[in-house]
Amino acid sequence: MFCYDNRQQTDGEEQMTTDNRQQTTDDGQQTVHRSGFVNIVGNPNVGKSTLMNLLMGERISIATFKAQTTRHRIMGIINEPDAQIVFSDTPGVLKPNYKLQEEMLAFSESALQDADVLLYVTDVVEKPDKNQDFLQKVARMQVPILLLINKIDVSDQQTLENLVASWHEALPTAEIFPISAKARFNVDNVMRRVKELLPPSPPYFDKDQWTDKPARFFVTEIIREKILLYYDKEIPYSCEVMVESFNETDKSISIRAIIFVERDSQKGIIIGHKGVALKKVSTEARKTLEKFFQKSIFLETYVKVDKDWRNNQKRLQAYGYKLD
Ligand SMILES: Nc1nc2c(ncn2[C@@H]2O[C@H](COP(=O)(O)OP(=O)(O)O)[C@@H](O)[C@H]2O)c(=O)[nH]1
Ligand SMILES: [Mg+2]
Repeated sequence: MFCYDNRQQTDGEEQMTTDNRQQTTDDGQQTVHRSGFVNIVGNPNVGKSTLMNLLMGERISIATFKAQTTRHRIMGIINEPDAQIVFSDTPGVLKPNYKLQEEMLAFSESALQDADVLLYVTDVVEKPDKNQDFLQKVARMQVPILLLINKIDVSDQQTLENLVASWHEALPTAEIFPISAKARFNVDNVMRRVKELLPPSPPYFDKDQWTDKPARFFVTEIIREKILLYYDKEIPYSCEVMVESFNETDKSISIRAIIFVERDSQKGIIIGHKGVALKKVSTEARKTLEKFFQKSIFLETYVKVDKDWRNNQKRLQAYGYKLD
């Protein structure tokens, strides 16, 4: 079970030094410490976040049946005595229609810049000729690429063989792994290969840190997940969530969160008749938050209009989208 509390990050007391590069095992042999950035990229809805959660062994990134569920780059860190793997889940690559999507694409492209190993995720439906621009960038990369053909649970042998052949042509340097993130098939082999490919390096983060994101980030993500699940069409894409207050005690957390929408009409839809819709979102979010934090949660949610926020640079910055 996921427990955020056990994994609180320290504020740098135990600073890592390059001494960590070499460790000595019980029998006196020196082992090399490996660490690196393993970045998960690909088109929307192929299963990147589902895979990230599986690799982490925890539910760190929200994953739904809707495209564009992931808006940020989210790091999940796995620490072992002689290794630190920093996975990044990214938004799906898409042609931006508004500023928010430009920022989402920037997160995905940044994942090409700093990768030590790239996990390019596709699925059994998608053809290699989709999204050529991004694929060309991937093809030019100098780092090892693992091409993961996901969702093989809903495919057959012949289709898969054809896909493997055409992907082999599209990305000749990539190692191909047919997987099913949902059925947990072949993901162990991916993990094993990732570890082999990590370069020798001291850790990038404290060894008790498991994500780059603060607790509040997960609150907004979990509320956003419920909105994605319970509202139709454009509504979820017009919402952003902000945590106004977060007060934690030993046993409980009191949270006030604001759901921003783009227009008055959307506010009515989010709240619903007699507030029923918003109540459902809050109740479901509270249950998931209780599992996530392993504490009682008191959650209050409000809805406000933030006109056209998806196209407003300043507002996007306030919501944490602007890189650098
Ligand atoms: N059948 C099947 N569905 C999957 C698999 N992996 C993910 N999915 C589903 O695909 C949808 C998109 O998953 P998500 O992880 O959000 O994709 P992302 O947009 O690439 O992050 C969700 O409904 C998942 O449950 C898989 O291995 N098999
Ligand atoms: Mg995702």
